[in-house]
Amino acid sequence: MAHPLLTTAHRRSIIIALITVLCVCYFMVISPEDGYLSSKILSTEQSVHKVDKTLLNLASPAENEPSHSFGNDISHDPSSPRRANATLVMLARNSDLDGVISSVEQLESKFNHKFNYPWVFLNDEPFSFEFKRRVKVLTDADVSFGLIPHETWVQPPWIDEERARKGRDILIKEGVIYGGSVSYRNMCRYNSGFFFHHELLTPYKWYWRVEPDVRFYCDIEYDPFLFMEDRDKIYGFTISMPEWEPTITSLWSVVKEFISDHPEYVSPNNSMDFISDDAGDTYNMCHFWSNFEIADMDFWRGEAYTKFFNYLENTGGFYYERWGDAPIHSIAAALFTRKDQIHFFKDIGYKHAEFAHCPQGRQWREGHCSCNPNDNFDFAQNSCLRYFMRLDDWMFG
Ligand SMILES: Nc1nc2c(ncn2[C@@H]2O[C@H](COP(=O)(O)OP(=O)(O)OP(=O)(O)O)[C@@H](O)[C@H]2O)c(=O)[nH]1
Ligand SMILES: *[C@@H]1O[C@H](CO)[C@@H](O)[C@H](O)[C@H]1NC(C)=O
Ligand SMILES: *[C@@H]1O[C@H](CO)[C@@H](O)[C@H](O)[C@H]1NC(C)=O
Ligand SMILES: [Mg+2]
Repeated sequence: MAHPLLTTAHRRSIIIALITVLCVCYFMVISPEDGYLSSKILSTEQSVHKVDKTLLNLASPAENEPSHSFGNDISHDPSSPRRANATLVMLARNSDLDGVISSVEQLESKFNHKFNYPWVFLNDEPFSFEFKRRVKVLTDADVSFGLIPHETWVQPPWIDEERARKGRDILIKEGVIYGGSVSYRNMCRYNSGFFFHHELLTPYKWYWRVEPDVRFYCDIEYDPFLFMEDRDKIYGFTISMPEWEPTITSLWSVVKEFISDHPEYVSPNNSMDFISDDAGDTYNMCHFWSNFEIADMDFWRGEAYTKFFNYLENTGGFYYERWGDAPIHSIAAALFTRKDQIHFFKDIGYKHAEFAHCPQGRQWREGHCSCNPNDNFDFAQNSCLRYFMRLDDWMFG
């Protein structure tokens, strides 16, 4: 029986308040993403992974989704767990060998020894026998070593070298890192417009970009590729920061020209507020740090990005200035995808150079992370994460 002092209106507002509190708790404390991760960790599929590849036959067929074959032994097993059409990829020089080994060793032990995604290594020069021997031994997964076609790597002949040299001199004078380097520019342009067309990568949709000498701090017990696929994501990152302005002086004006020529490519639910503080008038220099990327190559191969890249390429800005692949990828992802298609991998502990993302709280504990939770760039002065978080519903993506 209802309390005599409670009117119907009172009761209704108490119920609404209760529902609100429950909803807030649900999203703040056990956000959908965390829920997804825990259920993945607990599933039979994952525990089979943990036990031993040779025990895969024991997996109950009912637990398994349809599998595809990606040139990897375990995926031929009809009872093996569902896999993504994905590869790990690293661009490296022969001289990077020690750093390559260090990165591969970590990602294998924290993640890939359970999943066996293939590795693709790319180089503008042939990999040495020694490089291949030392890298292949680190994993049971397929490993391939590719040579980058010359014309997709070097400064194109139509670039005005006199103007390019002046551009380099300006950046050298300003003390900008790699300001005078042509090979760094080749690398940035290759990562912006070509890697996903390399014949070793065209068989795949998803990639995880890895660099020499990075750190992976935490156990990754679920499949980030399937996570992306199942949630209709396109681009995943861990660290974001501003670009050096002198390296991209004319980039934003070119981007704005492209947008006004091709408004049809701009998503109505874009992430303009991540890259601009004035609704697109100026670029705030924020970008996802592209040395870590888990993303969909079909997005780079698609019509919007292809036209975008060609538009940028034709200005020569990769060589007259020093356009990085990070701002290029980030601007495209921010404008041509929905904001809920960009994912912050807050559970993946990662460090490149002096910047780290270290998971916090429950994710730090459950990932057995070896990073110091205080060594975390997320909310440092120069981090752009708060610009990503101000996109309305970032946490519900
Ligand atoms: N094969 C080859 N790989 C290169 C070359 N230059 C850079 N790379 C690779 O490209 C990636 C980035 O180059 P780095 O020299 O590490 O640049 P960085 O200092 O990490 O630059 P940021 O990530 O922008 O801070 C790494 O995977 C390098 O191994 C090159 O001339 N040849
Ligand atoms: C993997 O993805 C690529 C690129 O989308 C596609 O061409 C290929 O057919 C896919 N492979 C499988 C087995 O689905
Ligand atoms: C944009 O987002 C809103 C709400 O998040 C949704 O209702 C709408 O369908 C989205 N539009 C597109 C084109 O994705
Ligand atoms: Mg590097």
